[in-house]
Amino acid sequence: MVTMGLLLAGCSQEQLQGFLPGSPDTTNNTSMVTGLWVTSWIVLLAVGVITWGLTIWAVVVFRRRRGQTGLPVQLRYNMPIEIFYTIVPLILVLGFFAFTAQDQADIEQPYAQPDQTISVYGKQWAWDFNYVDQNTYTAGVQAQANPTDPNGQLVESQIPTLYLPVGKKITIELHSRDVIHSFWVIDFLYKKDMIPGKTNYMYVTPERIGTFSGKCAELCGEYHSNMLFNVKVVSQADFDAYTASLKAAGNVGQLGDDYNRNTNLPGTTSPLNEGGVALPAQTPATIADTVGTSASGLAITSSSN
Ligand SMILES: [Cu+2]
Repeated sequence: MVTMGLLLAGCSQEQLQGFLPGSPDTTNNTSMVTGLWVTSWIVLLAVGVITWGLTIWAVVVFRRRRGQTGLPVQLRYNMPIEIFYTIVPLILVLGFFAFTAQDQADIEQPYAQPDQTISVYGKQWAWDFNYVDQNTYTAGVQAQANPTDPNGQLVESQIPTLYLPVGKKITIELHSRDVIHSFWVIDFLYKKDMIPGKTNYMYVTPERIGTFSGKCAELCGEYHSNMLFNVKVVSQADFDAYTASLKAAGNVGQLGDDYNRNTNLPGTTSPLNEGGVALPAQTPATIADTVGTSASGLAITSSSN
């Protein structure tokens, strides 16, 4: 215990958090995730040191000495040892599983009364952020390379930015407009897939004001690496001022499912249906026609065209 304390006292913050990005006070979940990560590594390193030690000990002590011939005494069917090396890994695996499941259940616990709801749409290759309670939004474009930079550095200032109020319970709804993306705020130490036709949820309370980098964590096409965003965690007052400025700029409403790609595929509704343009009812014949057209390699067309 004393040795452990001395060892830890000499550690940098980066080492103490097991080289994870950010700091453990970034959200209500980050200290728990860091704890699970660091404790797992301590246990695994202890197992490693014992295993490496025994291996080196066996190699040195039982090496062939000068003048020895033939095989040494062969040992097998040592029941106590065999039970030991079956039980111990089993306990370790069950332990890791139990602690992980416990923390995950905690992180995935929905907020009964969130202070703020955000609805995020991933799209090739950017993000639309809807501030549900304020009925306002921003529409993002993918990060652009600076045309005057010989290395094509991305222009940071134009990356889509999500504002979040500090210390507030936030429910984030995750949607996709086209293919599978993954919403990842690196310092939040958590990410989740955005799946077309399915809504996923994240529940988080940001606890530190600051700007954090986010990116898509699911290879989603040619410009996947440009699918970047920033998260600005700000005070409630700054958050209110920001969302009010969006509304003042005319961003009133929500960018919902109407902007999804593939809305004319069978089984999904076309935005034309809601725009007052009458479409012929989708009969099995027209659906089969649409599917047939796409299967033959031509562009999928709505039956109204
Ligand atoms: Cu993506």
